[in-house]
Amino acid sequence: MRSVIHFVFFFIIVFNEAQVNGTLNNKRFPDDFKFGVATASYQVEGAWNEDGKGENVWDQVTHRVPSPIVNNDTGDVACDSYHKYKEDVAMLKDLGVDFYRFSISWSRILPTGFDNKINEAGLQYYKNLVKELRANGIEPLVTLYHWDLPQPLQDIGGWPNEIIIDKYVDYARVLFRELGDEVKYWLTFNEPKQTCNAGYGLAQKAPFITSPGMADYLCTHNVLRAHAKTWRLYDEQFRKDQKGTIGITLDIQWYEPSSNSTADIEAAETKMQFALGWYANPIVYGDYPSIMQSNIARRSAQEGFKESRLPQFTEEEKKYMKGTYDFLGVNLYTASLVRATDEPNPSMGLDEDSEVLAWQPDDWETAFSSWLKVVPWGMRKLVTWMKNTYDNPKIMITENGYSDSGTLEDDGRISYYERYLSSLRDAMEFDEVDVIGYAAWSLMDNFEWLAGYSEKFGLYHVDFNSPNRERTAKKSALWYKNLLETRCLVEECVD
Ligand code: GBH
Repeated sequence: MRSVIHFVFFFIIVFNEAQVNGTLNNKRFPDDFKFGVATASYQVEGAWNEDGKGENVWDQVTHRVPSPIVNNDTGDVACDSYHKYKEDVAMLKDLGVDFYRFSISWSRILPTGFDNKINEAGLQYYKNLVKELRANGIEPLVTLYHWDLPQPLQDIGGWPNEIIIDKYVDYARVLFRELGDEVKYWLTFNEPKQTCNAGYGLAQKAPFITSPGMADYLCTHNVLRAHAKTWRLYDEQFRKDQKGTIGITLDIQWYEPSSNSTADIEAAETKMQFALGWYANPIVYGDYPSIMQSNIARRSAQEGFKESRLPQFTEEEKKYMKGTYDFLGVNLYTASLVRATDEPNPSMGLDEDSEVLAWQPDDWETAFSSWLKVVPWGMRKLVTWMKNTYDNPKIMITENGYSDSGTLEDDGRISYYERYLSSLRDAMEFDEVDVIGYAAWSLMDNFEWLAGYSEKFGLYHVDFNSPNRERTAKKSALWYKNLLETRCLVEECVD
């Protein structure tokens, strides 16, 4: 018995040692594991007003004077992928990716947002892109919505107005009908927490509305119902013929308890529920996390509201919502520490309503973006938490990436990818998490929202000073290409 215990301890020590020493996981990625790269329409396409495209909320905010964007940058031309998609596909082919994750610009397909008028030229662009991908053996993974809402829909209230649910479903129906023969992987939304909390709560993303703990909750309620209705539309009307798969992508950072105290461990769990659970819990289990329901109901009553600021689903809606996913997509970049507090902030807002404190220590390794602390071990913890919390779903890492100020010798990016992928591989090997794929953000440098072109995430450099927007492979592109060939993070892998 004693020797068995010693034996077990020996292994625990050896495995932990591997983590501490920064040794990379040496197990080959399984053959059916899919590697890809990701982009988003507004960040790469340009051609903002060409061939009948309508205005969207990002066109609108980037054209404001004064502009909220660093250097007054816009996505008017961006990487010019609208004209250069064949070059993009050639890069993808050279990298050797299994799939390409890109998003569709709603206002390129439906210029006013409504489906009374379809812009054939816009549709043709995506048909061409998908055809080019297929011709090169690359699977398209299409995000229906990556933040670029048609401006006319914002003008009638945007996501907090429930009218939008059916408008979104109308848009989705056009895409399934027109592209569904060739597209087999769909994501309804990219990071709805950013759309709602940053867009309608904290005025950090278009349409820059400040209504924390109110409009962001209404927005989310409608996004969730639009998501469910779209999943059901696909499931009931398209899946049989098209045989595809449809999920959603949520953004999260890993929230680590700042101490071993029960209070801090609970605080970190609460934070996960307020961030990921806000969306995942309704989709997996049919309703908002109970900690959100109880905190927000109590605080709303104290504030004098007759009803909770967190909207409620009807019993019918709960049943309808529950289980509306084939896989869960997740974008992970960073992590924070969390602690409990005895003095919750009384202001309205998502973070305040959680009644816990989160922060990123100054001495953590940082990428060029100040929010992007490099915390590779958060990857394994996150996907393992998702496995345990959501009944072992299929998980896809739909974004993960590293920013710098721009260099072709991007060793920092390579080191980041190595360590995060190693942590992911650990989760697959030791915790048996069902991870089906991974997309690096991003294929190429692009319009980084408020940061404009000042923060670079690409495997390929793009020359934004040249009208041709020349693309050049960085060192990380060659590294990723090698990874995709060997499916192995070290010199020699074991199968
Ligand atoms: C992703 O969001 C997006 O899907 C993608 O479009 C984007 O290009 C990529 O990240 C890189 O940023 O400045 O302190 O207010 C990742 C989640 C949430 C990370 C908002 C940055 C801003 C923090 N993002 N966050 S702060």
